[in-house]
Amino acid sequence: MDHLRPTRGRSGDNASHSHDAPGSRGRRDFLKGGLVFAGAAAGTSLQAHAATLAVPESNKEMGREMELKSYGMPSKYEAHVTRNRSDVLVNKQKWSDWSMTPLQDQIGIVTPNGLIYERHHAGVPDIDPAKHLLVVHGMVKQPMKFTMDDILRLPAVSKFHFMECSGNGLTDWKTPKSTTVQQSHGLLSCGQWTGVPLSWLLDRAGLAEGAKWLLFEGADGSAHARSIPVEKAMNDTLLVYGLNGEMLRPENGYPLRAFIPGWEGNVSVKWLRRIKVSDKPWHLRSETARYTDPMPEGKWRQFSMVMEAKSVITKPSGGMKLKYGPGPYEIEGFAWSGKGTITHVDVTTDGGKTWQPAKLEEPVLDRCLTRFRYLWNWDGGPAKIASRAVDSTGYVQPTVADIAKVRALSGFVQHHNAIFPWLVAPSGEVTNGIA
Ligand SMILES: Nc1nc2c(c(=O)[nH]1)N[C@H]1C(S)=C(S)[C@@H](COP(=O)(O)O)O[C@H]1N2
Ligand SMILES: [Mo]
Repeated sequence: MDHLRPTRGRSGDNASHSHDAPGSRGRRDFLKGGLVFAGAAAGTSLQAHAATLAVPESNKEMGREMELKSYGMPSKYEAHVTRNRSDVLVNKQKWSDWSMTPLQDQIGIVTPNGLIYERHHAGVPDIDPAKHLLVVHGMVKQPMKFTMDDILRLPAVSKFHFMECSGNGLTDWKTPKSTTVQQSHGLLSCGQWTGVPLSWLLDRAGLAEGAKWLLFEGADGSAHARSIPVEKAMNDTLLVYGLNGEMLRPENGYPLRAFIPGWEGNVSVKWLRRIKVSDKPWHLRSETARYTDPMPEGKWRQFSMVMEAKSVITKPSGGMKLKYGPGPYEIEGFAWSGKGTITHVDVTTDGGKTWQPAKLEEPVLDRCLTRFRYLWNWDGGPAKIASRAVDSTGYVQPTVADIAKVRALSGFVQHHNAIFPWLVAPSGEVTNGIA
């Protein structure tokens, strides 16, 4: 795993400078320093490899022909980049399971559509958009039905947001179970969602006096249903059909899903067929009853749907190796908050004794993955690295101990947004640093 970024901007001072944020001399110095400290990592002198100037075979022949029509796929050399079902908690039934985004391989803040994590309770239905109907009924002045054509005819909006399952991280509260960041944090994806603000449809149907909650129901085998308060529905809830420039993939809700920015993924009901307006919330059935938080007095907190600020280092992370020995490495990761923007990320390389500010990479968007970078000169000794995010409400990402003071941490506990450490061994190997 090459921990220095590819050669982009590294060929000359001017080139590398133009890729720097204003005032950031750090990266340039780092790359120069890299040549001194870790020659192999930052390129090798040409004399030693004169053979590399030989003309490669690919220069001598025609390449693969273009097809008349095609849908492009990643290079065969990237075939290891897949979303994977859990190797910690494996559900025996393949139709109620989850697959995780390979965050360690994600470049930039947008998750490609084929790598958006999946969570479904009864498999992926096959829905013909020409036959699909969305019904809005209950406490409305005029019950309405919408075909996909009706929905696609409305003006649209596009927003970049993350989506995270509240079960993300539930295997790794107290003991290290996950070996990679994909396993520990991969129920998380980010993209540009396109659709219609739900308020436009509700305005057309007209909310009746006393309307307080909205139930969403999916057209899948689980008839997955959740409800959200009317204020959230009117404020920023979207009915989306597009993701990252194309129609939703079947596994993510094709042709239509609810998308509730900043809230746990579970409320973003896929394959949406019905919205029922009511004066009371819908109470979860057993299969989804876990979307609650155990509290210290043996009580359970329901409707804790906002995903609080969180961050994680994705590089280096579990399963990787700092293979160039002591010297400079770039630490990078993601930070996000369901309450607003990320304003600050600190990184520790000494197990939390000291923290240094990381650089936030533009764009930094509301309730969206934000990439942070930090240049670290590894001394070759054992190290415990972690990140800590702060959001625009001033909320600081807690430790597991902080969370344990206000919640009970037993069984499959949801909403794990604590600081997550990785251990770096003198061999350079990186492992889960929980406990
Ligand atoms: N109809 C339906 N909607 C659903 C689910 C489901 O099983 N059925 N799973 C929910 C859960 S738990 C999550 S985390 C998100 C996952 O969305 P994704 O599969 O597009 O990542 O969808 C939610 N919406
Ligand atoms: Mo979920």
